[in-house]
Amino acid sequence: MTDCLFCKMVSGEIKPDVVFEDEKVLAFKDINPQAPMHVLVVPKLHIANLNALREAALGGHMLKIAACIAEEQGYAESGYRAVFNCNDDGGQTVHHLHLHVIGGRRMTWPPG
Ligand code: D5M
Repeated sequence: MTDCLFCKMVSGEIKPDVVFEDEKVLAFKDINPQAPMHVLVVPKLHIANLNALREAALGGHMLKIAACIAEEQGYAESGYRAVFNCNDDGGQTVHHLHLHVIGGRRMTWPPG
Protein backbone atom coordinates (compact mmCIF):
# COMPACT_ATOMS: atom_id res chain seq x y z
CA MET A 1 0.00 0.00 0.00
CA THR A 2 1.80 3.12 -1.24
CA ASP A 3 -0.06 5.53 1.05
CA CYS A 4 0.41 3.47 4.22
CA LEU A 5 2.78 4.99 6.79
CA PHE A 6 4.02 1.68 8.14
CA CYS A 7 4.48 0.22 4.63
CA LYS A 8 6.74 3.22 3.94
CA MET A 9 8.78 2.24 6.99
CA VAL A 10 9.01 -1.36 5.84
CA SER A 11 10.15 -0.23 2.37
CA GLY A 12 12.70 2.22 3.83
CA GLU A 13 11.03 5.33 2.39
CA ILE A 14 10.57 6.56 5.97
CA LYS A 15 13.22 5.56 8.50
CA PRO A 16 11.93 4.82 12.01
CA ASP A 17 14.10 4.10 15.04
CA VAL A 18 14.35 0.34 14.45
CA VAL A 19 14.93 -2.01 17.39
CA PHE A 20 14.43 -5.35 15.59
CA GLU A 21 13.91 -6.70 12.09
CA ASP A 22 13.55 -10.12 10.49
CA GLU A 23 11.95 -11.46 7.31
CA LYS A 24 8.41 -11.16 8.72
CA VAL A 25 8.35 -8.09 10.99
CA LEU A 26 9.83 -4.68 11.69
CA ALA A 27 9.88 -3.27 15.24
CA PHE A 28 10.56 0.39 15.96
CA LYS A 29 10.12 3.02 18.69
CA ASP A 30 6.75 4.75 18.80
CA ILE A 31 7.01 8.44 17.87
CA ASN A 32 4.71 9.34 20.78
CA PRO A 33 5.85 7.03 23.59
CA GLN A 34 3.39 6.36 26.39
CA ALA A 35 6.04 4.83 28.68
CA PRO A 36 9.84 4.48 28.89
CA MET A 37 9.55 1.52 26.50
CA HIS A 38 7.04 1.91 23.67
CA VAL A 39 7.81 -0.19 20.63
CA LEU A 40 5.56 -1.11 17.69
CA VAL A 41 5.91 -4.53 16.07
CA VAL A 42 4.50 -4.49 12.52
CA PRO A 43 4.23 -7.22 9.90
CA LYS A 44 6.11 -6.45 6.68
CA LEU A 45 3.03 -7.54 4.75
CA HIS A 46 0.24 -4.94 4.71
CA ILE A 47 -2.58 -6.22 6.95
CA ALA A 48 -5.11 -3.57 7.94
CA ASN A 49 -5.89 -4.80 11.44
CA LEU A 50 -6.44 -7.83 13.64
CA ASN A 51 -9.71 -8.62 11.82
CA ALA A 52 -7.75 -9.07 8.60
CA LEU A 53 -5.03 -11.30 10.07
CA ARG A 54 -5.30 -14.71 8.39
CA GLU A 55 -2.00 -16.28 9.38
CA ALA A 56 -2.16 -17.30 13.05
CA ALA A 57 1.55 -18.04 13.07
CA LEU A 58 2.32 -14.44 12.15
CA GLY A 59 0.34 -13.18 15.15
CA GLY A 60 2.21 -15.62 17.36
CA HIS A 61 5.51 -14.50 15.90
CA MET A 62 4.67 -10.85 16.62
CA LEU A 63 3.87 -11.73 20.24
CA LYS A 64 7.09 -13.72 20.62
CA ILE A 65 9.10 -10.82 19.23
CA ALA A 66 7.32 -8.48 21.67
CA ALA A 67 8.43 -10.68 24.59
CA CYS A 68 12.00 -10.79 23.25
CA ILE A 69 12.09 -6.99 22.93
CA ALA A 70 10.78 -6.55 26.48
CA GLU A 71 13.46 -8.96 27.72
CA GLU A 72 16.18 -7.25 25.70
CA GLN A 73 15.16 -3.81 26.97
CA GLY A 74 15.07 -5.01 30.59
CA TYR A 75 11.32 -4.93 31.26
CA ALA A 76 10.45 -8.62 31.21
CA GLU A 77 10.48 -9.02 35.00
CA SER A 78 9.01 -5.65 36.02
CA GLY A 79 6.22 -6.16 33.47
CA TYR A 80 4.85 -4.69 30.31
CA ARG A 81 1.78 -4.67 28.11
CA ALA A 82 1.32 -5.94 24.53
CA VAL A 83 -1.74 -4.50 22.78
CA PHE A 84 -3.41 -4.61 19.37
CA ASN A 85 -5.79 -1.68 18.89
CA CYS A 86 -8.49 -2.55 16.34
CA ASN A 87 -10.67 -0.01 14.50
CA ASP A 88 -12.29 3.08 15.99
CA ASP A 89 -13.48 1.85 19.38
CA GLY A 90 -10.14 0.12 19.89
CA GLY A 91 -8.33 3.40 19.26
CA GLN A 92 -6.60 2.35 16.03
CA THR A 93 -5.29 5.35 14.07
CA VAL A 94 -2.77 3.70 11.72
CA HIS A 95 -4.49 1.06 9.60
CA HIS A 96 -1.59 -1.33 9.29
CA LEU A 97 -1.57 -4.04 11.94
CA HIS A 98 0.78 -3.26 14.82
CA LEU A 99 1.45 -4.56 18.29
CA HIS A 100 2.21 -1.96 20.96
CA VAL A 101 4.82 -3.14 23.48
CA ILE A 102 4.71 -0.77 26.44
CA GLY A 103 6.66 -0.94 29.69
CA GLY A 104 8.67 0.90 32.32
CA ARG A 105 5.81 2.30 34.36
CA ARG A 106 2.85 0.94 36.30
CA MET A 107 -0.29 0.75 34.15
CA THR A 108 -3.93 0.62 35.17
CA TRP A 109 -6.80 -1.65 34.14
CA PRO A 110 -9.26 -1.27 32.52
CA PRO A 111 -7.79 1.07 29.88
CA GLY A 112 -9.56 4.39 29.37
O1 D5M B 1 -1.19 3.49 17.13
C1 D5M B 1 -0.47 4.10 16.13
C2 D5M B 1 0.84 4.49 16.71
O2 D5M B 1 1.72 4.85 15.67
C3 D5M B 1 0.79 5.67 17.67
O3 D5M B 1 1.14 5.24 19.00
C4 D5M B 1 1.82 6.64 17.15
C5 D5M B 1 2.62 5.78 16.19
N1 D5M B 1 3.22 6.52 15.09
C6 D5M B 1 2.59 7.33 14.22
N2 D5M B 1 3.47 7.84 13.34
C7 D5M B 1 4.68 7.31 13.65
C8 D5M B 1 5.99 7.45 13.14
N3 D5M B 1 6.25 8.24 12.09
N4 D5M B 1 6.99 6.77 13.75
C9 D5M B 1 6.75 5.99 14.82
N5 D5M B 1 5.52 5.81 15.36
C10 D5M B 1 4.51 6.47 14.78
P1 D5M B 1 -2.74 3.16 17.02
O4 D5M B 1 -2.90 1.87 17.78
O5 D5M B 1 -3.09 3.03 15.56
O6 D5M B 1 -3.43 4.33 17.67
